[in-house]
Amino acid sequence: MTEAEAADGRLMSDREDALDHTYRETEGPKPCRRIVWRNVFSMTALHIGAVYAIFLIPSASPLTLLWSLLCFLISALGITAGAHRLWSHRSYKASLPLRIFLCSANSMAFQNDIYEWARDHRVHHKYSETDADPHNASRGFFFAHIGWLLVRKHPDVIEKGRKLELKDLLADGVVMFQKRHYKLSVVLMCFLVPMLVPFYLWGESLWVGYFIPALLRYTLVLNATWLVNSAAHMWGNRPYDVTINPRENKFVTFSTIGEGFHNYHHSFPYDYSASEFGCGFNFTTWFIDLMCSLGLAKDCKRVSGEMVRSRVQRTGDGSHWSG
Ligand code: ST9
Ligand code: ZN
Ligand code: ZN
Repeated sequence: MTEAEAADGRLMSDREDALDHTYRETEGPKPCRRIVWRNVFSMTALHIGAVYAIFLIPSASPLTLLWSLLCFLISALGITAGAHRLWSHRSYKASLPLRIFLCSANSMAFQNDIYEWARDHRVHHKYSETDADPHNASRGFFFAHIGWLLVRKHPDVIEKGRKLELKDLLADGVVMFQKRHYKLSVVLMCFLVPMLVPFYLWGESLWVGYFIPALLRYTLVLNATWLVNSAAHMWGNRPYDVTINPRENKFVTFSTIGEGFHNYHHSFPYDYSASEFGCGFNFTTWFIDLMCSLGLAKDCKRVSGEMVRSRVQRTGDGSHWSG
């Protein structure tokens, strides 16, 4: 083992997002799939509403479309820079004002509260592609993408999740405040703010304001996020570790403002850039760097070039840019 690999091992040993190689799935028949019809109906209605919203686009004012893009970016950051890189992986530290912004942006994304999101995401990293992974991609594209939200969880997800260390989340007042007032924060941030800003500021109709910056934008952010669980666990190269499923997927990188370097991310989950590279194709990293330069974030964790090289040589699939 090289020194770099030993250092990587030390960094990963006490982390809740490190892959647990000791877990074994229970042998024998799998538990029955229990469909949650309420979720099937609400997700179907949401997607029908989003398709209808696409046809409304020509009647929206250019300002409303720009606003929708801004809402997309803000809610995406609430997931990428917030729930993911900050709260799930603790890959950098954020000041109170930044945490309040990220938490509000996270409610705009309406993907479960930060506590639940980060807990499930740590279980995903630790038990990736097994029964204990909430969106186990070995159950196919549909299950990993949306199907996992339409059925009861596998008992192992809950059992393993209950053993995770979540003290940092419980100790974060912003996370706990959001958990207590989650429904209200979603109504306000995901629906009312996106709909009312165009209505009051430039006279857009409430109908268009509801369907485009609120509903369509929400559905797009959801699907972009889910692509990380589905597409980026199935299609793309594995330059860092060919023994795991997650892959580098350019389309997902683009649609998720920098979260498609998924083979790298599962290999080094504590890297604040979630990529070997800096800001290139990574708006989230650019945003965190900006926050650091404004004094609102600090202590960004990064993997050394030496550590990356030694991992590439040991477990990569040979497609790494360094040849
Ligand atoms: C959504 C989340 O979309 C998306 C997350 C995606 C993650 C992607 C990660 C990719 C990387 C980052 C890239 C970001 C890119 C962003 C790009 C942006 C452009 N451990 O849940 P229940 C307990 S949400 C421990 O009801 P069921 C739980 O606490 C969309 N405990 O399970 C409870 O305990 P108690 C909107 C756990 O009944 C009990 O178990 N939201 C764990 O199986 C029952 O919990 C929805 O659609 C755990 N891991 O139901 C709602 N899990 O009784 C979806 C559970 O003591 N959720 N527990 O209170 C549901 O309706 C349900 O959770 C269910 C499962 C039906 C799915
Ligand atoms: Zn993953
Ligand atoms: Zn992650």
